[in-house]
Amino acid sequence: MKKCQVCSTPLNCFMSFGQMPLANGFLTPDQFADEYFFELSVGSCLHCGMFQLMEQPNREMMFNERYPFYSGSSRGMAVHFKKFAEHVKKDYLFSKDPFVVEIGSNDGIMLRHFADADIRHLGIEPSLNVAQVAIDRGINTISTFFDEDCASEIVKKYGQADAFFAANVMCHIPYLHSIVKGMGILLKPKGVVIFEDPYLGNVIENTSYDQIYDEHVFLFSLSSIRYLFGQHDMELIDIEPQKTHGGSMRYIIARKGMYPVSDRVHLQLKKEKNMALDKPETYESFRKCCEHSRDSLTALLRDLSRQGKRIVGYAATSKSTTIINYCGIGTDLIEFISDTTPIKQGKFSPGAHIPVRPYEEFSKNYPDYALLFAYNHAKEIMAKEQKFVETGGKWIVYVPQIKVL
Ligand code: DWN
Ligand code: SAH
Ligand code: ZN
Repeated sequence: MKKCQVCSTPLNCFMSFGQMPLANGFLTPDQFADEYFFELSVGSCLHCGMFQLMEQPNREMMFNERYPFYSGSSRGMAVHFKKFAEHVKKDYLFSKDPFVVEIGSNDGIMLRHFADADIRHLGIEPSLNVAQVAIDRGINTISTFFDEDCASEIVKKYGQADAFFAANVMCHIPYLHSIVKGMGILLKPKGVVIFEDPYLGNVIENTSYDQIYDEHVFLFSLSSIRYLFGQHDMELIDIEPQKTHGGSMRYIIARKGMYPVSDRVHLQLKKEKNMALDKPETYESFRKCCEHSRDSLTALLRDLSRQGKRIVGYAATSKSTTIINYCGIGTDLIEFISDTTPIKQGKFSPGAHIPVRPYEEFSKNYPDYALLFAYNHAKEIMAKEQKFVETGGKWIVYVPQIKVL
């Protein structure tokens, strides 16, 4: 049995989603025969409250010069990061000539607000194609994987940082202790780490099992984060729950004793006790909810398909790879997936090989039903797709429940 990456307790492996391809492994027909698969099975650590994959493909297979997720693909997220940057500038940057570092800075969706304000900044982004977008926009970025050695190099060149950000990145990195040691090296004595990731409590509550895929090696709880940073003389001082990505948590961390710990932290820890995130029964019931969600979704799609309805997938998200392959959805049920990202268009979805087509094909010839793979952007998408609904089109969503809207 594999051990927890945070506290080394043997993991409670409670479910497998079966053989899975890379969530962002969009491919061409000549690559079908050699497609990579691994077993997507998950376990929980009943000691520190960490939820994790039993096995993760190596990092270069996922994050390289062909990484197809560009953060700027959602307007809603651009607004989110603008507000996030304003909040940091107002509440966390006190020194005269501040310096901020972000890992997983992608196309610069967050750091652009620091670059535009002439604040010293550095992005660390291993996926070269997305990093290049930021570099071309004048955002100071290096294309490498962050770890403790990288932190020492940064300090030599730029000095220590006032703030360190990571949005939807920490949960991608299995070697967390090296990352946290790196933060310790990088941060000024009063510096802060601010990071956010999908929250385990929301995933369990909403059965949003599509947050589980190769890149997401962890789903964090407060208790696991406290445990992790506590081992490195740092502490969780505050949290700010977020609506992004179906329910996320923003964590604010500092060196131990530097700032008071907010009541919000204690309250949320109590809530986690009530959610029983440390009990095996919680994960047993989550497994059953996932199976029920899968069976209801496939029954609905099969029924519509038998009635001769046209169904199209909306947004070729990473998350959809888990849904599509775990539910066994193929071209018999979904005609194609519409997506706005040029490098996904013309390719096929990982595993099930459903064609990914430009957005224009959706709007030119509306289907009867659109299966919303980007339910996390539902507000943004439904607002711009009123015509689809006016012409009789219906949405299918599956989080938190299967619904036709
Ligand atoms: O953690 C991660 C998060 C931050 O982003 C990464 N591991 C990968 C990625 O996850 P995702 O692919 O599930 O992200 P999104 O933002 O839910 O989906 C983005 C995809 O949706 C892009 O391919 C663009 C597409 N999209 C679209 O076709 N029409 C998105 C919107 C808003 C639209 O209107
Ligand atoms: N922060 C952005 C991007 C999230 S996707 C957003 O919230 O939209 C995750 C990003 O983390 C990818 O761009 C990936 O290349 C990057 N990443 C993965 N491992 C990393 C590591 N060890 N150090 C820095 N970035 C990493
Ligand atoms: Zn643990």
